[in-house]
Amino acid sequence: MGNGKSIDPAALEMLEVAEKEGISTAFSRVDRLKPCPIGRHGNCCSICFMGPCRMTGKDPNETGVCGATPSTIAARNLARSIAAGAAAHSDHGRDMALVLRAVAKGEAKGYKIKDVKKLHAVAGYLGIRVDGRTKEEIALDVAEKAISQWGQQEGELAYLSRAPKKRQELWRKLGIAPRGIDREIVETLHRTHEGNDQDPEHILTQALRTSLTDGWGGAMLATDIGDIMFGTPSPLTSKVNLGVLKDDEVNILVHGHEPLLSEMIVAAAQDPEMIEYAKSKGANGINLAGICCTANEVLMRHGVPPAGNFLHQELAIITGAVEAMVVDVQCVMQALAELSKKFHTKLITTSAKAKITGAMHIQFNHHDALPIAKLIVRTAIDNYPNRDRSRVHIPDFQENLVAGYSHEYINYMQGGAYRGSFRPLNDAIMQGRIRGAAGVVGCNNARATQDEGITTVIRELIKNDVLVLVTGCGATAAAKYGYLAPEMMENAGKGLKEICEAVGIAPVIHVGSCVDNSRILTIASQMATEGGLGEDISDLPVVGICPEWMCEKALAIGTYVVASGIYTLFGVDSPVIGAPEVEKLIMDGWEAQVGGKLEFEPDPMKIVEKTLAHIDKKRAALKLEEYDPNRYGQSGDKQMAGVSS
Ligand code: SF4
Ligand code: MSK
Repeated sequence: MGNGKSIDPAALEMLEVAEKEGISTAFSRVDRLKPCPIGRHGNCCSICFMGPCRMTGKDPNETGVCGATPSTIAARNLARSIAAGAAAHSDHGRDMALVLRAVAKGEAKGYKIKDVKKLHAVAGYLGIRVDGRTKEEIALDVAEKAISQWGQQEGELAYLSRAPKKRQELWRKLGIAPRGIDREIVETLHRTHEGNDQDPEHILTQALRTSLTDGWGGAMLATDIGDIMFGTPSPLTSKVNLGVLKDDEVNILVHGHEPLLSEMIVAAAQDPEMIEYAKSKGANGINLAGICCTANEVLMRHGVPPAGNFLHQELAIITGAVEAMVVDVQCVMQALAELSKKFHTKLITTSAKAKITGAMHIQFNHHDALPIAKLIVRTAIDNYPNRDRSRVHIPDFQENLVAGYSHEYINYMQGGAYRGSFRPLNDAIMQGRIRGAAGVVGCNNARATQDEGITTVIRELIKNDVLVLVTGCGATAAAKYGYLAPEMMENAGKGLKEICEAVGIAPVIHVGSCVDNSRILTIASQMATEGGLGEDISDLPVVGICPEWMCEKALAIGTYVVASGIYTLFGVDSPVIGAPEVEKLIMDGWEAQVGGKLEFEPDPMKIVEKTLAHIDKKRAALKLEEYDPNRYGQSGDKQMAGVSS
């Protein structure tokens, strides 16, 4: 299937259009740019200006000018990537916390505290009193405490207490319980500066600690504060892929990561005055859709359809039907600026942290969020008459999906408000109806066939009774091929299908954006503390998988999943393959320390094999019944249908 570029028919159709029009995309540029194998494999050090020092592997005793060994160089490079990824997610979380504080003080018009139940739950995690206090008073304390997590110098992050007791103790024993978010990230940059920490294992242990500032720090706070301000997601239906663009409406795409502006754009686009304005320009309405994780944020809470994942961002503009692409931070290709000039699309940057030469900049600030959102929507509407109808090409591909599974909802769906818990899920795993669970997350990578790795892994895992949780661009990939539709239960193994029928879910569950991988940590923690599956996350028959990883954030996520005790497999290629000692340290070394390991495996089918073998190994260690694919499947709707016929 596909041409090696993508398995998505919508992408293939748009790539033909691009080729006909002589337009370059990441799909074509990747062929022109052969990566430097030395840098790609972790063997290039450019930390000081005596280098860059390139380790070629030709001399077993080779070092950099300063004497740094290939292992030290690769460990430093990996640690720096993890720090950058943790910084990106955590800075996102910081902005959310600052806005929550402004909301509590009445200084952020247009925002509100939407989910008081979640506010109380978060206050509980942070040790903040709720009785007899207004939601604003509680929110102010929650925001202040959250903000303190970045600047804290000593002690440990408050959210570590949400992990199983055993895990917390292990982190303390190993000295990797993070003291403060900024502190660990800065310290990793310091330690990896020229002439500093030069023991690979020691560098990598700090990398574990740094990654935890993301998963159990900035990202988890970003998720929670998003839920407090915009609502905790619950299941909803929507559509996905480029076919969601409309040829008779003003198409606005939100792209990037933070929900702060996109939430306001959702409100502005629904404003009757704006819709009337769009009609005055000849459009039938305003159609909002998303790309990357901003898409996931507004999908999870409003059902706004994702137009695609990371590698769809350029293809969306090439449809010629996008009036404005509104971007904030992360995963936004610089190429969009030049590309948008070839069409009528306005590329609008909005973050004070991210400008792109050639783009229009309308700076967002939370004090005037709604008026700014309206200005952006109005700018898109004004651009509608400039659409060149002869160049509009919207591929006719879209799929149905169900999204919106917060961990709160997953708890609720297993027993309702009266007795919701993780007991049914744990029981199903213990009985072997569900063999285990996997998080399949992360990006697209132009050096891998778009969506092929993600969908291969998902297809094979559900067939083998593994429940799959998805986030980020992996979730969008899953959705594009129907994996998030309940009908997909037909392709699940018999035991998993029974559970899907009983609970009314698809075998693949969309839990949100990249920062919402923190929801997966919470789920894993709840499973470990529910009983029957050990006492720590590392006891669970679960695996983390990122088949098409691309950016530093993915490495940070993978590492905090490992530090939480989970075996984690990444596809594409290894960024440290040129340093066998480092590869061993992040596999065997980390497994001995934290019970999880990070492995790079380019072949998706081998990822599946390794996942199933690991799940079975964990099941055996827990002394659970051996998994038998044919034990179940006699109950459920099918049997009932048989009774009534
Ligand atoms: Fe070369 Fe050492 Fe400088 Fe790195 S720190 S560039 S290995 S001299
Ligand atoms: S957007 S980080 S390409 S998942 Fe979160 Fe997608 Fe990866 Fe960006």
